[in-house]
Amino acid sequence: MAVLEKNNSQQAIDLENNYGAHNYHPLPVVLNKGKGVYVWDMEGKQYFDFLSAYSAVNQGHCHPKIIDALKEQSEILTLTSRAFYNDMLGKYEKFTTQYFGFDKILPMNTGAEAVETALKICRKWAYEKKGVAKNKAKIVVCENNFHGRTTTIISFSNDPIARENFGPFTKGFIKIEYDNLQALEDTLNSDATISGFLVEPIQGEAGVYVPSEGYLSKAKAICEKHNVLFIADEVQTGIARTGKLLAVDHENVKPDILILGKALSGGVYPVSAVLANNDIMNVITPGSHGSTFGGNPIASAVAIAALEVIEDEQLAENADTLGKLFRDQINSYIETSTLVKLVRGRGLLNAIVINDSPESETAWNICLKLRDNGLLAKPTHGNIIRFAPPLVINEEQLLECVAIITKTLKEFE
Ligand code: IF1
Repeated sequence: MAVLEKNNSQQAIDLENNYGAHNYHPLPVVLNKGKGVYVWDMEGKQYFDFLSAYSAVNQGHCHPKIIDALKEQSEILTLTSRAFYNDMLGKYEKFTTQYFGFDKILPMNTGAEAVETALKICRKWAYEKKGVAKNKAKIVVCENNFHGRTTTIISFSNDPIARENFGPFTKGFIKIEYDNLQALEDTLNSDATISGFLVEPIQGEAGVYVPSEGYLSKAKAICEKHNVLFIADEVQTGIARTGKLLAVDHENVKPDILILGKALSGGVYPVSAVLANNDIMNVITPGSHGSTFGGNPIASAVAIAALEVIEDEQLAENADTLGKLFRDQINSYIETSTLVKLVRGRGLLNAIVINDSPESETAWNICLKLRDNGLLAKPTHGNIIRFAPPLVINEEQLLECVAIITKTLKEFE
């Protein structure tokens, strides 16, 4: 095997282009180190990470406590499959069900797998508990949702690129407008086969759309009235990202089914989960669902450590305080800007809307300039740039980043 000469960024990009499927269009930067709020490229340049792997590294890159848990468990027992018991899974299940306040957890690996799991549980509950006729259960979802990329999940997406040439699609989903309670009420009123309402408490990929005050709690009440399960996808908004442990906590909403992923492991290992109480989760019986790696000993050890960090370092409180500071600072800039229309978000999940068409390259070019100025972010759709640093960021670092962002934006005014 030829020894690779010392790599540089362009060589790394070329390797990906030559040998990897082209399913992404990354910002041209090649990272080879991460620590806390910082990442470094192959040439040694340091950046603030303002994407956090789409809210997977809420605890900061390579958090020592989580890495230690990974290292320790990886030298003891990595994977047993669920054909046998192991000494870590029960501990993890007890810890997380008490941490989030549910009777049971079904451990999976990726967010999409957890969403699929939640859909299966909802359907099984519909037939075995609600009494819906076999294969007739429907689930309501929202326009402009993002829940992952499996064939069933893109079946209810309205992103043409995510759907193109992947049909035929899974049936049994009804799309309604996000943040529209009347649409939810009317839809549930119209069809007794509806058994679930799958919703992002904040629509992340759509552009960090924070729903109206009271939307989540009123939607939950409408679901209860119609015996429909309220399914919260907190893969991106959960684990302290929005200034509370869960985004639904802003309205004291208890979902019937809770979906977690990403920062459940602090970005160290693929860990996702579905939580529910016994009257719902107990429709799952041996053989009806599973996963080779779901709930493996490493995932269990890493996720316990990741959740302990959230609590020990009060990262939800930090996200709430610094998120408000971030929006205040950006709003001050917006007062004299013709380029940025608004900033929106909750906690440290925020986005700015650029005063240009979604088809324009402006947001992309701003992100290239932010990169040159030492901060990494990426547009969500067209003219919207998401800003989501690790929740371990401190006030001084946040203000330094605000300075970088406003300095960069002024170059485009
Ligand atoms: C990519 C988007 C964000 C999610 C919610 C489930 C999943 C995700 C609310 C699936 C995943 C990731 C996927 C990642 C980029 C990122 C993303 F741009 F794709 F839409 F965050 F907004 N529910 N979101 O946000 O979780 O299977 O990926 O573990 O596909 O590039 P996953």
